[in-house]
Amino acid sequence: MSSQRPILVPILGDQLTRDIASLRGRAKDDTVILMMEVWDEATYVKHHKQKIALIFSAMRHFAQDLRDAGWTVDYASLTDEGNAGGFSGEVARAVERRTPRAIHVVQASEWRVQQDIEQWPDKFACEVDIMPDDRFVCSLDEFNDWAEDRKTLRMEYFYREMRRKTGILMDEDKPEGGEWNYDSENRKPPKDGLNAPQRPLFEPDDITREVIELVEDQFADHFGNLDRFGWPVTRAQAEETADAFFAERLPFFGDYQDAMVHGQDDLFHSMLSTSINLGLLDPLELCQRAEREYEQGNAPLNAVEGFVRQIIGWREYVRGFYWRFMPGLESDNALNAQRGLPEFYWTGKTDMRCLADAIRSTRENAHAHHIQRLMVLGNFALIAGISPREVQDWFLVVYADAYEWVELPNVAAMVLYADGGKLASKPYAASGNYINKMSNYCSECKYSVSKKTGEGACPFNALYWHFMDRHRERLEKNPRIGRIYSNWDRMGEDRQAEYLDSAETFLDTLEPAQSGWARDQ
Ligand code: FAD
Ligand code: DLZ
Ligand code: SF4
Repeated sequence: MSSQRPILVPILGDQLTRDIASLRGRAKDDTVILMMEVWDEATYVKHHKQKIALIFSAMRHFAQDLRDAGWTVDYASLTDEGNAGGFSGEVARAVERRTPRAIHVVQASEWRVQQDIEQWPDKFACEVDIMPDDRFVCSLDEFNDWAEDRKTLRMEYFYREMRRKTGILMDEDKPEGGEWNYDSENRKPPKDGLNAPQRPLFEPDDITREVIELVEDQFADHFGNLDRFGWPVTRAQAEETADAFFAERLPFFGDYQDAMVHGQDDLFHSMLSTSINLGLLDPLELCQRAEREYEQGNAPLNAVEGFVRQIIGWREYVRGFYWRFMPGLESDNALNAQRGLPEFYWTGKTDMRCLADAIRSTRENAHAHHIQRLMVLGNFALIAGISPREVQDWFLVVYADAYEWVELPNVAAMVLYADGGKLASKPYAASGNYINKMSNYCSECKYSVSKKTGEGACPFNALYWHFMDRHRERLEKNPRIGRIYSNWDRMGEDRQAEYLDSAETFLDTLEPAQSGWARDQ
């Protein structure tokens, strides 16, 4: 360590890369890295046990890597005596211990934490440099410039800009293959026996085992179980997961992107979100690699474009959207949805087979794939009119990849239309028909998907029309959805009443969650 006072570099739990802006170009003998396990972050909602274990294990492995590479790392473990319990308190302790000449920190990914960090220049008697997070293709200023004069924000146009900016899947200034988006080819229903190769699951090593014990001990009352913990916790493991995806699943990623198969939890999805969000993998490199697979003839264009769109399209877009509309986004409720979250979201105890399977996967794996989140769990919450705050909390708790910056726009805006349509051109409401088409759930469900109303009818069917009816005033003007109302009107009053009664009878059976799983009451 040099004789002058060092630079203190706090690295947050989702900034686990040596290429983070605050470390880039720094000298090892002039830098103290600070990593902090803190009670505030572990409990602001009662995260799934696997999520806490994943983050702590990845943090501890990363700290070890940094030390092995010659960096000085101050690491605050959750149960260390004197742990201040929050980022600001831990930085204060480090400032006292190390008397740094400056603090260099990369902007937090979440609004809550960033509010704290912005107090640091007033709190600490040294210079504080808060740097932009340049792990994204689009900076926040760039997003705001793009969004500024638009009446409506649509991912598709933003995505085209990102394609142009990165040059990915571009043929000079034209999109590869002539189209920007091959989504229409990415809606194949699952064929019988559709089976995807198992993703790599990693046997917990000593560090992970220790963390699992800590989580069992300190967070026993949190949702989920740790039995199947196999998440990648190092960059090497994350790369192995990516290798397996590119070799075995990418070619089918597009075709079966929207498919759901009972008990096939990952299908052809990449299972890379936890690693990308933690910083273990670089999102742009993954897209470039997918592009190479296309160029080498290993994967078709619809698959590669679909994958690239999720990352440089949706992922970048929701991040810009989050920062543009926070803090209001978390309390938006344009559809005035007030119903409590049903207890079955936590227990999985429901006869609706689609929901039960998605919740089982959520509890066992801290993961459900996109279409389960959107069209099963999300769709039900939308059409049943569940309060956005309760749905947001649930999604933030239960997924190992959940951070508010990505969870909130997806839940509040994409799924629940709580933003009134800033993000999506229409609510993604669907009846049982959609789920039946895209899955094998319905054939063995206790409910009948072809029955529309009355006893034994699939609840999604009546709830769908209940939703459309109660939001008619707003939705009938929407060109993408308004024409549905001519079908509704053609049914006649008696049939309409049967739908509405059926929906209400079903809604009356829902038990609201009592158990305080999301937050301490
Ligand atoms: P793949 O299907 O293989 O997709 C590849 C990558 O694209 C993902 O790893 C992810 O980085 C990115 N991606 C795909 N869809 C989205 C999207 N809509 N928004 C942002 N990035 C996307 N993703 C999270 O990372 N954290 C969340 O908390 C989260 N909450 C969600 C909540 C709801 C209601 C919905 C509908 C989606 C949510 N998503 C979230 C997006 C998506 O469902 C997950 O990223 C995906 O299921 C992760 O699995 P995967 O890595 O196998 O994804
Ligand atoms: C999610 C999480 C949890 C559970 N615990 C910690 C922690 O103890 N220390 C930490 O640095 N990060 C943690 N995280 C991730 C943070 O919430 C994440 O870094 C913030 O989203 C940054 O905005
Ligand atoms: Fe879900 Fe309805 Fe199909 Fe049952 S019948 S699995 S509730 S969509």
